[in-house]
Amino acid sequence: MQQRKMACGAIHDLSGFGKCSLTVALPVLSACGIEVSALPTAVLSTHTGGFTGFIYKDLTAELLPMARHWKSVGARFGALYSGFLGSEEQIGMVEEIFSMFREEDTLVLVDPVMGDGGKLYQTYTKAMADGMGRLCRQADVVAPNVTEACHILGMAYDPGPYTQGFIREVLEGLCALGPEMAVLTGVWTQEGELGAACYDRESREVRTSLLPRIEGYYHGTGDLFSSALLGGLLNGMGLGEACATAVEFTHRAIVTTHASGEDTRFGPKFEGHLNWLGQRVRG
Ligand code: PXL
Repeated sequence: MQQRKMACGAIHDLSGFGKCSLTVALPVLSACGIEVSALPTAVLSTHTGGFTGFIYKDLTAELLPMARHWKSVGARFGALYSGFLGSEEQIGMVEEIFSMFREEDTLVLVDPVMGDGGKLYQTYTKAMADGMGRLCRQADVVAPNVTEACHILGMAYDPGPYTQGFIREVLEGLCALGPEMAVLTGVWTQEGELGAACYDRESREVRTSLLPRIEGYYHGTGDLFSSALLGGLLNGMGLGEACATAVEFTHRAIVTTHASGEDTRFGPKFEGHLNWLGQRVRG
């Protein structure tokens, strides 16, 4: 059933302006040869990072009916991928959607999107953030940033630089919750570098991919990274290779975004790098 293997159900918000979540996951996974179905958790005029006055339509009441409708029409997925959620109740609903569609070889990736730079995003409550930790237990792969990982593990936020000991402690802590594989983004061990580290329970190896840091804060890059990571894994890359590829793809998009001089809230300029990613992951 190759067809189902290369299909993904993506559960994220749809932010119309300011590329992130679904407006990133759809093109990135498509470029990797994955057919993506979108289950929007909320519809927003813009994302919430650095914008005020955004229109926010929560889709909690529609989430399970939409998933049940998918089931009734025969939708099946090789991957389920969740990100930004619209309300606390959605956490239990996403767990239910995972059980509705999970088959023996389905890969479940949870990106516990809830904050950055030591702070939760505007629409996230502490209860929602705690629920995200619960959702991570259902995943095969989790890909938090340091803020999210520290919250999930009940550790104090550390702004970095990070020691190998800290990176291993966080990754092992995440895998101890249940996932086979964990990836930590926003990792740096010395000034001037940035990337991600990954760990899997089988090899117990920590692999770190770092590239030169481009100054500035780039919204939507966590979603860009996780989508590329999933694209690599679904095309048969090992975790270390998928993580290194996602770091390089994200870095390329950041270089282009920085060079454009555009407001970084408008999202990463990744479109010109999709062919590179597609060729890299599809071999
Ligand atoms: O990129 C993470 C993200 C996703 N969705 C929404 C957001 C953010 C980060 O701010 O606001 C709506």
